[in-house]
Amino acid sequence: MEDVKVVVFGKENAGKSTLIKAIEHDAINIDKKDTTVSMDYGRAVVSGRKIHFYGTPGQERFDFMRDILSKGANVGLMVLDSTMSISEVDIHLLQELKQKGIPCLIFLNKSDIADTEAIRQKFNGFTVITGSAKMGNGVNELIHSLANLA
Ligand SMILES: Nc1nc2c(ncn2[C@@H]2O[C@H](COP(=O)(O)OP(=O)(O)OP(=O)(O)O)[C@@H](O)[C@H]2O)c(=O)[nH]1
Ligand SMILES: [Mg+2]
Repeated sequence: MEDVKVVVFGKENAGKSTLIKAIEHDAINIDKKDTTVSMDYGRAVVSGRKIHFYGTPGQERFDFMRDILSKGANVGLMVLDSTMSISEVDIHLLQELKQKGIPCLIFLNKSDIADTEAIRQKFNGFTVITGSAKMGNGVNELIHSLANLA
């Protein structure tokens, strides 16, 4: 069975690195003062199929890194901070994935401290999973959905 490449998008502080750590405890993160400057990498195996997660930096100045990490991706995973309202940056990132022809799934993160229902309704038509990277909620469901999408 083929490996799956997942590219993880989302703006600064959304919880991308925390999520990849929740998926694989030994995940690699390259950061500086708590913000990712080049990438995260983690791996999971679902039904014998390897899923590789590449986390991108959220800061806009790293646009080029997202392009590099998106090459050959089978699925895009958009991580949203549910404590914040949806911004133009989020919409822009979703459009970027669409333009690249990458099917996309949304993880509504920080459900431990936010009400996710209102945001969920804004993404009608998308596969949306609610959870908390920090608490580990929704992570298993997410991995299985990704494997099914690819
Ligand atoms: N309460 C809560 N906090 C979270 C959750 N997930 C992440 N955080 C916190 O949010 C902050 C940012 O998390 P990161 O994982 O570094 O965010 P990121 O998306 O990788 O950020 P950049 O690398 O700068 O783009 C950290 O303080 C995390 O502990 C969650 O599910 N619940
Ligand atoms: Mg990060």
